[in-house]
Amino acid sequence: MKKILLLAVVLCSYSWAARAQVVFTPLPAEQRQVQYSGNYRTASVAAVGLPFFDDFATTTNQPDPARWINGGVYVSNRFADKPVTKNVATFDGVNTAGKPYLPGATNPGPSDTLTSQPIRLGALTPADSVYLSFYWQSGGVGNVPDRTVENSFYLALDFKDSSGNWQQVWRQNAPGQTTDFTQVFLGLKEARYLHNEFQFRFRNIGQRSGLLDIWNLDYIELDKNRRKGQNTTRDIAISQPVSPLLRNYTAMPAIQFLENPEAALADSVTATLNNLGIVPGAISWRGFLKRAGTSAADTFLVAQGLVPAKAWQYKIGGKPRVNSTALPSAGFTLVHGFRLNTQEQNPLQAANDTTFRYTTFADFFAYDDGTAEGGFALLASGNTTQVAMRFELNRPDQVRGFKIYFPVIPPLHEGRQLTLRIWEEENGQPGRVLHQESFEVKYTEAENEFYEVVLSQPVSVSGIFYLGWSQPANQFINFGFDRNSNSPGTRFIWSSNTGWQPDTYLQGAVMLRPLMTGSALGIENETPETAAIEVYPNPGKGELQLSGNYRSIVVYDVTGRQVYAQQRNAQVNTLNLSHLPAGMYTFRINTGKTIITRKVIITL
Ligand SMILES: [Ca+2]
Ligand SMILES: [Ca+2]
Ligand SMILES: [Ca+2]
Repeated sequence: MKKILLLAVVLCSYSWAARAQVVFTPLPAEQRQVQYSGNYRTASVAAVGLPFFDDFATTTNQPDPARWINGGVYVSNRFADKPVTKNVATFDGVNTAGKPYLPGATNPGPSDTLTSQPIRLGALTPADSVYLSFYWQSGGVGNVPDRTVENSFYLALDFKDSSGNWQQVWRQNAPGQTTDFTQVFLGLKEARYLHNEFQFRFRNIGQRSGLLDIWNLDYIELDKNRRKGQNTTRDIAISQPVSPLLRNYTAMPAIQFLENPEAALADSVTATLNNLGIVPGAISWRGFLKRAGTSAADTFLVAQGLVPAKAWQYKIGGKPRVNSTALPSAGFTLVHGFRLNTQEQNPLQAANDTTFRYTTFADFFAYDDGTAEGGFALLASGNTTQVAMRFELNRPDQVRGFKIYFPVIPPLHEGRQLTLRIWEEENGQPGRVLHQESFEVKYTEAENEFYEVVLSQPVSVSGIFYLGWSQPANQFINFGFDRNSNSPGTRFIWSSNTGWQPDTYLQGAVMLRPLMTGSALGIENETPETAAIEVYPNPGKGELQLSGNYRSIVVYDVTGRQVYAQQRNAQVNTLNLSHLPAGMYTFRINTGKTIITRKVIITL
């Protein structure tokens, strides 16, 4: 956070840098669902025995209260980079409910804690070789804990001795950068830790004013007869969750998808495995896809392999398909993922063997996953800045509005007027403005809750279009930003100094989603530069002439369904569409320079 404020100060004092500046700001708070709120046990339950194991794969939001007393950590896949197994426990500067411990504070202080339930170790002696192991990561995809001369930002581990006192046994000072997960082994070699009320707890010291100074913790094991550095467990697990189903989007309109599913689906969906053991594992895995709410799943991949001992980020993947799944044009949700068959007996270690993801097909496009990890702001010199997101249609459509999310990050801009813009494509970037209108910044009640703006009139679009906004250049206006998704080359930024350029500064997705009508009926004929090509006779019986040169023609019926397409055949400027039913048709004519549309009535 400090660095970002500093950056803003630097930008101001230099009367704005020559380049546009894209800035990511961590969230000051986050709404977090508190599970078990009615009977959540903050006190101890009956002591548990060895082995003690948790890799956080069995729960989300909160760690399992059978093993943990939670003091503010958050269990998810959102803040880890290449987790040991899916889901990690994240330590930051907000409490269990997602509120900052000390709003506005910049000095480091005690933040989250994660404390084990009491563990019965009373029957053991130092000769039993009891070891605790775990993996830690600094930063991940979240805010990196600062490295300071005083080492005042750190993650620590305490053991509770037989007198009931906490003893610090390990501490990792902030390295000041994002790290990979690193494993630590600690022996319980002193008799004072081998008692029946033994507990251990992790705690972080960092800024207490938001989603700041993040540490991730994963794969915690406590057992006897262990040796330092030796992972005798046999566990193969999902690390990086299954990748998106779609090539470009996290969601797209059902009608756009169904027009050409093959083009919209990712070439392959992937996940990665880690072999946490020291022996190779012969396993098989299955890739599945189904419509949510139905039972029949299509298996698009069956594979097997010998995962080498200690393999890290072993990639599995396959090409998804939907051709054996019935899909209604009114909308649907698909779930796809991988299931490993590891034959593991321990149910906790089998829980990390599946990964799946939902994809919504309704009436909107999205690049984001619906949760903000921070804010996106564009600052530059000049009067205005613009941001544009690229969308590619499989058939002509109309933008009827958009959904947008503004996270509550000071300074707030409630009611400020911004301008929404829709552009045509020109040379691979935004070109002519098709539509613009002002809209207001609004902060919704619930976090990650979009609000919807309906345009004054639907805007016809075809091929590639861009949707985005323009804003005052010197205003720090934070748009919701999802750090878990990425579609390189689809976001463009504009300032008066640089013109349009791709945003290569930040990985992630702005939470702005165009809403489509699902039909092309609003396409109008005339734009001044395209009057050159006429289709005639119109109305006619379908034997048509074109008055100019073109490269290709695509014809749609009134429902927006494609009924005809052709490349230009030598010098012939005639089309015979007399086989089509009588009605009005939309001709989309690519001249090589531009795409124009014509409406033609075919009579009986
Ligand atoms: Ca995990
Ligand atoms: Ca496993
Ligand atoms: Ca997210």
